[in-house]
Amino acid sequence: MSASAPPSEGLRVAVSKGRILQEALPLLARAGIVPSVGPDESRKLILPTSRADVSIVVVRAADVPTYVDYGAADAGITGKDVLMEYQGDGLYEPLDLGIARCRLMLAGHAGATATQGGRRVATKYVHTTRRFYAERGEQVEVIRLYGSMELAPLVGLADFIVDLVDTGNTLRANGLVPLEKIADISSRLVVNKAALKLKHGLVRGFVDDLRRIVAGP
Ligand code: PRT
Ligand code: MG
Repeated sequence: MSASAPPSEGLRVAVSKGRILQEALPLLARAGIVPSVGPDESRKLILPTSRADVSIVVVRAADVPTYVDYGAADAGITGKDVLMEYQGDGLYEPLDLGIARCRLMLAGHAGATATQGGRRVATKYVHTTRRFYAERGEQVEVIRLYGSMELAPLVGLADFIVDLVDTGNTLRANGLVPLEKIADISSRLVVNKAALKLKHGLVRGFVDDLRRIVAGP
């Protein structure tokens, strides 16, 4: 079997690279799962771990649900923002890991109000933004961007943005203010529905270990 084949035995966990990986590694370590090579030191895409039956793949945040939905990974760790935006249905979300917390916010120029008319909203969270406005019965034009949403209102591309906010420093530095909270965000453990049946003991054990660690003293 090649290194890229679906996991037939053992547990493969897809973890969002960047800040989520940094906060997830200590949780995984407490579950006895430590990558044998540091994710930053290695060009390997599939990292073996201290547990012979567990490997980790480090992928872009928005790709984690896809790997897990298609069974290329049995479990995954990614942000609720990413999961809210994902359209597939092959995922269980059994656990809030409580890491990489922030808020998904509607933001704009100080003085703008969230209900102001004639609106264009720039975001990478297109589906979530459409749902947010649909639930309020409001019409907006949603413009998809892939990064630096804060720029859009400054150059007249959009009136508002929907983006993640932590300290608020990025908004402030660009003369923008948070207007309305759309959702509290943290990272979640997701599990492939088929893997939960076919590898029940292994997947259940992993979920239970992390549940105990997250709840623990
Ligand atoms: O790099 P790539 O395109 O693959 O993805 P990415 O840049 O989205 O990855 P990364 O490492 O930034 O991680 C993104 C995930 O981390 C998100 O999906 C969230 O679940 C989580 N997270 C938690 C955050 C933040 N907090 C956060 N503050 N992701 C991004 N930010 C950004 C935000 O977009 C804004 O630009 O930080 C800025 C705001 O921070 P403050 O402190 O200035 O408010
Ligand atoms: Mg990034």
